[in-house]
Amino acid sequence: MLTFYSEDSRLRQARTELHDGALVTPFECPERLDLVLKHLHQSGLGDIRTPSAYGLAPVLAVHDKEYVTFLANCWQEWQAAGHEGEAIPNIWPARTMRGDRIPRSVSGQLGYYALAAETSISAGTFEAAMASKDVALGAVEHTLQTGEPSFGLCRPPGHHAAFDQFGGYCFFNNAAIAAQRALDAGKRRVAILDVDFHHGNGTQQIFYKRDDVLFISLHGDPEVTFPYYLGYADENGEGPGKGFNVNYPLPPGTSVTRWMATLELALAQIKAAECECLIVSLGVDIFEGDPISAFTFTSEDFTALGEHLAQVGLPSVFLMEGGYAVDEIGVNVVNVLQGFEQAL
Ligand code: OKP
Ligand code: ZN
Repeated sequence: MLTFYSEDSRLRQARTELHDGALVTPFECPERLDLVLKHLHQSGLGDIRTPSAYGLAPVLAVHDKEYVTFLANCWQEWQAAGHEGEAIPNIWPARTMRGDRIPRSVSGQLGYYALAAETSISAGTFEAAMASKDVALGAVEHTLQTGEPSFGLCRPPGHHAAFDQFGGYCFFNNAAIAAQRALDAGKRRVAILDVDFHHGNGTQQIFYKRDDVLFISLHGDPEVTFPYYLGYADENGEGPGKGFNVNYPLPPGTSVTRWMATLELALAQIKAAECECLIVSLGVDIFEGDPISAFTFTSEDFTALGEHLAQVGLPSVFLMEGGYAVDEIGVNVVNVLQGFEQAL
């Protein structure tokens, strides 16, 4: 299986994440790439390629133009305003205020375009986000052209990024961009299966009213887990999209047995929906040792996950989402991909 990866993903080197009231070194750090690359090299899985630059058109196919312009200019405007730290929102158009104004000040725009406060913007953030979506596009193009599976080692991740909002370490929704590309290349329906510990609120929102993308997510129950305000079981899609959004919220500590039984339901739904391509939002933060998550996967369980995904029998693209800096993230990613390949 080919991997797509870009050195430019390292350009995001944020220093601060607002975590439990403290500014800490971000969990979503460039070292994550090294941990995965090390195991990819050792695994003999296949070559690692640098993707082409696909420009902004595929981004604008799923994101708001003004939002993209905001991301492109935010750091420069923040610096021009003379601020000391990284760009972090601290005011929102909350429920009791107006949501129809986009203020001129970068501080006001930050709140408008952010859905959470943990994710700072700093030098290289936009460039790394561009590289990350190129990684996703390189992977999906390869799979579209050959039918072979591919892995996009995306960084930053994407599944929390909505039509015009960033947060949860995400800026561009890599999975949505790849899915839209597959549709534009002629696939009639694409499944996005999100196995990251956190609900893929951005992916859900982008495709919520559409029937050409089936979005299914298994995740920590938003009653007690980030992103809290989306990801409940009663969110099934709207209008033509009714039935094409499926959420499986699961309690913290959920056993792998229960998780896998839930996966079987999801895979049956993907098969029944006549999807022509599968995109896996591959968060390996379901690992028992993940520092910010609460599921219980062992490294061996990731092999079984890959094997199950192969049963679907679709051209498949794996895109990296979460999974934080513990040594095992490399082996966990490789186990999914090898489990998948060996079961084909
Ligand atoms: C991004 B991805 C935990 C707070 C969570 C943000 C998590 C973003 C996860 N105490 N903060 O889905 O892995
Ligand atoms: Zn996650």
